[in-house]
Amino acid sequence: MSDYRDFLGDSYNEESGEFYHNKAKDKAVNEKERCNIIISGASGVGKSTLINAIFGDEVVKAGAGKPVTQHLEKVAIPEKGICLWDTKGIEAKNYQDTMSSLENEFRQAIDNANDDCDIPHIGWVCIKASSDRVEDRDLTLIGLLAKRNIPAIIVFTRVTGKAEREFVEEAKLIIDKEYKNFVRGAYVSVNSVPYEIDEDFVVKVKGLESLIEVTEARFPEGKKSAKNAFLKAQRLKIEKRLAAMKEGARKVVHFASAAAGTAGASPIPGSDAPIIAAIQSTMIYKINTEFELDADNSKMTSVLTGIMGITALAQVGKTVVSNALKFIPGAGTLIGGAISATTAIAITEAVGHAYIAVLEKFFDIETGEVVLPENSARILSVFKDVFSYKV
Ligand SMILES: Nc1nc2c(ncn2[C@@H]2O[C@H](COP(=O)(O)OP(=O)(O)OP(=O)(O)O)[C@@H](O)[C@H]2O)c(=O)[nH]1
Ligand SMILES: [Mg+2]
Repeated sequence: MSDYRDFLGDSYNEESGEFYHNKAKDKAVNEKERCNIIISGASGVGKSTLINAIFGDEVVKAGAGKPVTQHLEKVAIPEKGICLWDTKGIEAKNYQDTMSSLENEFRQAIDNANDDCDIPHIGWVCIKASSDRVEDRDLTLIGLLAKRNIPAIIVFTRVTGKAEREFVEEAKLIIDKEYKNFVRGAYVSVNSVPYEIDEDFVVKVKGLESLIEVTEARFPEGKKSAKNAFLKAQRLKIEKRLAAMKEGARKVVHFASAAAGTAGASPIPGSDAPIIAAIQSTMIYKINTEFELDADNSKMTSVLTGIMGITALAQVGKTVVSNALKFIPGAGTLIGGAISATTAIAITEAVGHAYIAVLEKFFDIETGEVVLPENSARILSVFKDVFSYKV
């Protein structure tokens, strides 16, 4: 079991009892589960448009792309738990030169990866469906992923009408000739932005939800946390997003409670109360991060103070219980400590689950965002309603 010190990192100073909000927040963001997606395809096929449509407009803006190499750009957005790789400068002409340098760059990026987080978990290969034919470069791009066994989804972009659908059927046959066992039917047609034919006729956005479903199904068994990160980050299937956020938040509560247990086992009466408060505060920052919520410090400070106030009775109760036990001859610190640990776990769990319920209450099912009220008293009154812990 990991120690509470690992859970707190440098966001808490045990000597002075100080808690550093910014450090807790940064730690939460840095430790958020990641999903890495490589979005490859020729210039102008609609990669950026697709990314924005799935993850929200702010994504491409937020990640002022960091060119990794000439043909690969990496956009890390830790707050959203995603890192997107985008291929650059793949044109029809000179494609062979481009592809061989892309292949080299890709191999190097993967070989230099420090950990699993640096390797794409999944790939979207974008092909513009209004093209004349499937180009060799598109097959090469699929091959690049196949070679590394990175599950791929073939995304036909700009599918607006019958002509494109015909192209898609033909393209599938061509791709299946070489990659049937690799692609395994993971073909999706999208129209990522409304396409206006004239004033009276606009082709709507299509296929994006199906891309999310097919992508979800493509994650390998062992990559559950990447899959969850993907579901949290996408902005179209809001119920899936919320479910994944809650699952992530529950995991946070689980670790925080275990950490509180190790602090609660302290044999010195009362010494663990500030540590447990720090653990619970860190937990709350981590839950915010799971919900992609970046509330400002002053609001969070008053929310945290309020929560600690509401739960004070339970915390005090804990100390009283364990102290009382410590005075029972023969019960010894071991039993006192054990009770105290159990109680610390239970209170931390109660605080965590109540806070998840608060964020869910302020979760807007239309936009997929948590919007906290200006007035923190309203947040606290919801917390009070859902918090249940019997001393
Ligand atoms: N109708 C329609 N237009 C699209 C679609 N995807 C992209 N476009 C348009 O195609 C143009 C190019 O799209 P981008 O998303 O910039 O393409 P890209 O692949 O990121 O291009 P580079 O970054 O230059 O490689 C933009 O004007 C988009 O509005 C789509 O699915 N449907
Ligand atoms: Mg682009």
